[in-house]
Amino acid sequence: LRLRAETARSVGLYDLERYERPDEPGSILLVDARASSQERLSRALRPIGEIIAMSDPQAALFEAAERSFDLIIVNANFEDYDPLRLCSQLRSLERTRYIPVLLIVEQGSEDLVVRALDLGVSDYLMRPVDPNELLARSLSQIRRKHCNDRLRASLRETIELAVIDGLTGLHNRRYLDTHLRNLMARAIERGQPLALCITDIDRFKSVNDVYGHDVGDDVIREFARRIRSAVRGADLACRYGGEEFVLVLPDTTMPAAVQIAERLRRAVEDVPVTIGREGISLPITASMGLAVLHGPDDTPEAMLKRADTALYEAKNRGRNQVVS
Ligand code: GH3
Ligand code: MG
Ligand code: MG
Ligand code: MG
Repeated sequence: LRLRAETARSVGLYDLERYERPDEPGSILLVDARASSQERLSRALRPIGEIIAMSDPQAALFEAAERSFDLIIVNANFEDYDPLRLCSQLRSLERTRYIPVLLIVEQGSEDLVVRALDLGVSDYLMRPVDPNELLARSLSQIRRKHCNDRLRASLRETIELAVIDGLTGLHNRRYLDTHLRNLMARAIERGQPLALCITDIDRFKSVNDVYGHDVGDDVIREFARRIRSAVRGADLACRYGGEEFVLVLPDTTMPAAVQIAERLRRAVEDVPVTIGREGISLPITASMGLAVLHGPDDTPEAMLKRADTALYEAKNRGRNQVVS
C-alpha cells in the first residue's frame, strides 16, 4: 500500500480519492504443493489480508467453492497434476468463476501461460517470484474483483427494481407481460392447468376522495400484503395498475382458483384496514375475475381479457364477489 502511494507521488499523481483510499482487506487462497514456498509467498502477501494455503488441488477447489475468496494463487509446482485442470475447474464452477486466478509458473513456460490465459486465468508470474511484484499483481486483481463485485451487485439490483412495483414490492406489469407467456408455455408443456385472477378494490376512488391519496396508498399496500399471504410460492402476484392486481396460479384448475380467490376475498372483507396513528378502521372489499388456460393457442392477451370480462361482471353483479 505504501508502494502504491509512493508510485503515485513519483509519477506526479496526487489523486487522493484513488491513491490514498485504503484497500479493503482481501482473502487469498494459495494453492502450492510445497511448504517452503507456501511460507515465502504467504509472507509477501501478508499486507493484503487473510491467506489460506493448501497443497492439494482438489481439496483447494472444494474450499474455494465453500468460502468466498478474493484471489486464488496457483503455484504450478505439483507432481503428476496439471495446474490447468484446477484453473479450468475454477472457471467453470458458478461459485468460483468470478474469483481471479493468478498463476505462478517456471521460467520459460510460455506455452502453459498461453493456454492458462485462454482458459480465463487473470494474470501470471514467472519464477523466481519477486515479492513486491507478487504483492502488486495480487492487489491489482483484488481491487478489480471488488470493483466488479460492486458492479454486479448494482446491476442485479437495477434489474430487480425494473420488474418490482415500488409501492407494494410485488412484481409489476412489465414482469407479468414477459412471464405470463412463459408460465402458459410451461403449463402446456407439462400438461398442467393454469389459472389467472384479476382483482380490483371496490369503490376505491371514494377512499382517495374521503381520506386522501396517502391513505389510499396505505390501503393498496395492505391489500398487496393480503394477496401475498393468500398465494403460494409458485404463484405470481403483480400490481397490474392502480388498485388492480393479477395473480397467475400454476397447476391450478378453475374450482381450485375459485377457492383461492374466495379465500382472498374473505381475507379482505373480514378485517378492515387500520390506517394511521389514530387507527381509523376502513372496511374494504374487492372483486375478482378468473380465467383458465384454454390450450396451446391461448394467448396472454386473451387470458387477461377473459379474466377482465369476468371482473367486469363481478362489479356489475354488485361487487365483493368472485366470477369465473
Ligand atoms: P370500482 O369498484 O368500479 O373498481 O370503483 P373504483 O372507484 O375502485 O374505480 P376504479 O377501479 O376505476 O378506480 C381506481 C382509482 O384508483 C382511480 C385512481 O384515482 C386510484 N388510483 C390509481 N392508482 C393509485 C395509487 O397508486 N394510489 C392511490 N392512492 N390511488 C390510486
Ligand atoms: Mg374499475
Ligand atoms: Mg376499483
Ligand atoms: Mg381499478
